[in-house]
Amino acid sequence: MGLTVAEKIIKAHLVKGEMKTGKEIAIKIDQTLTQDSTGTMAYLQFEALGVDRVKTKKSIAYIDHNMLQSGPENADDHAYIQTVTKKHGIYFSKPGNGICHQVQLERIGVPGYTLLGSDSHTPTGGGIGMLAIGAGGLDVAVAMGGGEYYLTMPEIVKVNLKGKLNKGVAAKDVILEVLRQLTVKGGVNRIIEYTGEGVKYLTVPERATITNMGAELGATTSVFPSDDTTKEFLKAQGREDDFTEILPDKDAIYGKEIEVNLSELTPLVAKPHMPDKVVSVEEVKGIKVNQVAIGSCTNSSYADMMKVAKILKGKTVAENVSLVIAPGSRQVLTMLAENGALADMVAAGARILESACGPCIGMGQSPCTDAVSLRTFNRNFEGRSGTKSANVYLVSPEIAAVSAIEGVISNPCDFDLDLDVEMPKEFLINDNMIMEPAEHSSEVEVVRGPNIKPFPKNDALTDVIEKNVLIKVEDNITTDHIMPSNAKLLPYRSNIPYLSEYCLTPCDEEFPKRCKEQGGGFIVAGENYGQGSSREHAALAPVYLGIKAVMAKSFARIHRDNLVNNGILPLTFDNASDYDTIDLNDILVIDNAIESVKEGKVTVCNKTKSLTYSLSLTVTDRQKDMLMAGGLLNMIREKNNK
Ligand code: MIC
Ligand code: SF4
Repeated sequence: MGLTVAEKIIKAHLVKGEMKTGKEIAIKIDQTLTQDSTGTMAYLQFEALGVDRVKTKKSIAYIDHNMLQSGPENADDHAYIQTVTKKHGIYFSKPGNGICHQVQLERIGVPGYTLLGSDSHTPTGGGIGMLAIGAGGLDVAVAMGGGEYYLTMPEIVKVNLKGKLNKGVAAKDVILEVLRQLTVKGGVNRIIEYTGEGVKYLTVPERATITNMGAELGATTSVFPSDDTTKEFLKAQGREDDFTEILPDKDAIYGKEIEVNLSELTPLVAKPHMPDKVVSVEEVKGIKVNQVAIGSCTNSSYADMMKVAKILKGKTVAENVSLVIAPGSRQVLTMLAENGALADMVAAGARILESACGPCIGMGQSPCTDAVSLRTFNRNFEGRSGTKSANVYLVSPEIAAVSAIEGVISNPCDFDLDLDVEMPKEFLINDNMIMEPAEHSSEVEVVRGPNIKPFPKNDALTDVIEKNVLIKVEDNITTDHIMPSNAKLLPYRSNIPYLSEYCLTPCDEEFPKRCKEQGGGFIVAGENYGQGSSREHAALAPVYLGIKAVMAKSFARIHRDNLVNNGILPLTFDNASDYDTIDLNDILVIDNAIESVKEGKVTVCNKTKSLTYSLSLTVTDRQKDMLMAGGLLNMIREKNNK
């Protein structure tokens, strides 16, 4: 039987289990990446594992998120990451070198390799045919220590690409179309694999835009084949030797198939406040715009920036618009500076930001009250921009640039634009901001700022849990709701006690206080709880606040794993309608918790309402052990003690 691209890579890395959809497998990890907002925690956990040198082929730490330094906290975290990585055999990409996913694609990633990253957009690497997966920091720490990565073998979905994109229609529109078809939970437990004649017309950065935003589908990862286009890209990056061809077999079998006809696609936008609220740009054309932000790991490649520069050249940004542009990497920024495109952007009135995540993670550039903000990013969750009342639309760089000039949402196809950008035959290569690790660990002293606090540890599972419902939330709650991120909070990513004061406050301001007063309790939630970011803080803050279980209609993959890794029970209602009968402050009792966890079936009594619910714990045996021990680190420690 033929294999898909994803199956070929999994097969080559399989250490445990069988490649059967729904079964637990473990794969060997070749590369890892971290970024600074999840990295401090990941390295504290790595240190707790007591491994001296990383055991992967290459591990790298990027600094790209917490770049505003309005106090010593972020710089202290950078110094910690720089020294702890140097000590343990990990490469370090200095602040200013670029956004992790962009640099990984350009300089580090290898087709056919596995990559585990402590960031949900790690699947960007699928653009060069890597099996690149986002995970919590602890999973990445374990992989750095040589441990395999456990996952449920996903179903492989084939996206058959037909035809060729028309002028003014972009890779962003392709992934928005897939989001329109599949929604933000359509990718859960699936790998999205792109095939078909349309693939050959997409450049590597275009493919990477598409795999990047597969994260918004909730997919385990997304992948393109590694073909001649990949080879050309790697050659232009001076890395032809890293190329291997990986194509799907002709008789490969997929679990599901959808089709996108590139020739028929038109420019799309995702309306506020969800990436799957996708409509044609025609539907929102003419809406007045206050801010346009171009960049992020989705759309900040050289070609994206060149198209923007071409649109802006000789024009002026509209009076009512603030246009900010962040090129994705120093490579991109330098090339734009050298060929004059940067001057065209500046002359048009663009505000140039450093090569980093910036406004995408609310690190500055929050728009004005009630603003309409057009962003080439991947997430438009309410409040993520730092302005709760802002309306964020997700768009292609082409829509962003024409709208910045027109001052209203505009369709690039209405203009006679010159958008021809040749992929460079040679990119500008300069890796002098990637630091090599020390040869001997003993040479390096790890620097720890005062803001770095120990991470909370859970206790082993107790047999009877009687607690109150401390919050009840609806469907599609994101990790941005659970643990908000913005310029004020990101500096505290290594300080869980401080962060926990803000846990779930976008849903209910009183939640942290209630948790403290009642000594912990339960969270009740709807579908797709915990979608979005991989931030483990969305599990660590609840641990700190004494949350014992989350009872939901369904969970997003990374967050569910983060809960398990930290000893919180992720329980799903067998009857979704039971959710309706639970209210805030109801007293719930789990008797016989240990036996129930072993069986994967948990009976919960609602003492307040005299009702009984049946919930399932859909985790593997290994994860059950973790839950009983109170988390992965406790489990490893228990094993080591034995
Ligand atoms: C994001 O886009 O939400 C982030 C910030 O990159 C996160 C990581 C984090 O929360 O630190 C992600 O996507 O995993
Ligand atoms: Fe950074 Fe935004 Fe990409 Fe997250 S989505 S890695 S914050 S650019």
